Amino acid sequence: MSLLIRGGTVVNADYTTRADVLCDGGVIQAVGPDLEAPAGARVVDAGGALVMPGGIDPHTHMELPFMGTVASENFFTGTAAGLAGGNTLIIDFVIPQPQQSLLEAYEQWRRKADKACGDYTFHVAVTWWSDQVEEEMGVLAREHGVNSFKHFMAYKNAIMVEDDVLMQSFRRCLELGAMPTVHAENGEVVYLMQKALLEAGITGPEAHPLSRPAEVEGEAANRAISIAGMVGAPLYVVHVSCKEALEAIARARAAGQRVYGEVLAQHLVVDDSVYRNTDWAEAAAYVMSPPFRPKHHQDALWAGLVNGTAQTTATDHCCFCADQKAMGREDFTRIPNGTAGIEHRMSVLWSEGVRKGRLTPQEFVALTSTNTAQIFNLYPQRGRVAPGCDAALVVWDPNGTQTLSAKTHHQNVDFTVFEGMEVTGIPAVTVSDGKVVWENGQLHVEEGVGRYIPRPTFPVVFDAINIRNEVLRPRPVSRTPSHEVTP
Ligand code: URQ
Ligand code: ZN
Ligand code: ZN
Repeated sequence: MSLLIRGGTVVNADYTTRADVLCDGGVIQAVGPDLEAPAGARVVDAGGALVMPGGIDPHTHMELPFMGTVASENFFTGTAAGLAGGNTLIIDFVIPQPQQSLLEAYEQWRRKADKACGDYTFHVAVTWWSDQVEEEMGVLAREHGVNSFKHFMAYKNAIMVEDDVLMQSFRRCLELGAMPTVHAENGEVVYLMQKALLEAGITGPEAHPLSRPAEVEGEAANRAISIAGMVGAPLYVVHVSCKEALEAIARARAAGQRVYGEVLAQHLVVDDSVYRNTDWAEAAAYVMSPPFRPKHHQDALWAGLVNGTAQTTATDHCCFCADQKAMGREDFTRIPNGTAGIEHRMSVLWSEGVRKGRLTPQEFVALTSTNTAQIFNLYPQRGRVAPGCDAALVVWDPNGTQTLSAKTHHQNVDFTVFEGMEVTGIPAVTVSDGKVVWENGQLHVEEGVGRYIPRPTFPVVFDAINIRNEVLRPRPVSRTPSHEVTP
């Protein structure tokens, strides 16, 4: 059945126009004024609302086994909550255990995601190194539509990798035309600072930010950027939370290095005062890494989104309920790290960004959808409202209001860092695969209809980089003494 979205204003990252949008077969067929509704078409009256590319959340962890438990959000409830928040695609993470085959882990995550009701794709984490890992990265890139590989520089004795793995894996990513990404915190320093805090008897959640100050993130971001620069590979830094990491990215970009930054909606509006709540459970609920920072970092993050140092927003949606967080009751290093955000990211960004004059509507589209689609090679299939693009859209009510709360959200977790936040700007209708899946505050979803979206590697960008590296490659010095004339 075709779908006609009538009377809206289409907002793409690069232009805005009053237009109807006709979808059929999961594809946008036409965008223009006064479109005819085909016989039998479903007509949605946008009534002056904005019609935008569906949000893409490039950083989620549904059903993640982590720190002795499993994230409470599964691929069905998580993609449903995402659709309720205006998102039509998530990029989740396959995280192999060290020594586990990447292909085996990929198959495990594909099976978990079979229950999804919204579309999904995967980054794959490199949590160890061997010839087998190198080989399997190629199989994933060439045969399974994986074009990005994640590296954790934190979480020592778990999934952290050292600089030698970063170098070898970044080089392999360049060879494959895949984007390397990093969680940038110095895991060795965090480990020692955690130990020192525990030995000093500081065991509560207030110790969490003390064990991983902004310098720990800034140093790791700079190190990962330097290694990528030496290899000649681009780099995507996830959940940039502080001024120091932003400055490392800005320096690299100013020097012409291809480095991209991702900012979480949570880090834009929550600061480190939450860890000083005397209620243990309240403070523990905010334990995530990188931690919430002193307020001045928020200004730097907003500036980074506007000045192009950071290109995407995400949520790192990784949910643990109070009983799971309580695993760290006696020892803060055992509090499972992670918070929710997928359902609220876009409203928070509109309300705090566009409504407060920090972002234009077009920048909002770029930061919630288009830039991610371009960086991970999904554009213009995703991230654009135009004929031929996927019918993955959100009808955005710029004046709608909502109070964000765990009491009313669709996320399968008993807490949100945005509790009580009053936002202006909400998704009125979400369209996935050309069908209305969210409307009038109601989900119309079905387990298993979500699709795996393969992402081809990017030859164009990487060809340019390879040519540059070839041109700049130091030539072996000639051994012929200058006074001898070669025959
Ligand atoms: O570090 C991550 O991205 C995962 C394990 C989620 N947890 C978190 O605290 N960010
Ligand atoms: Zn992380
Ligand atoms: Zn994460």
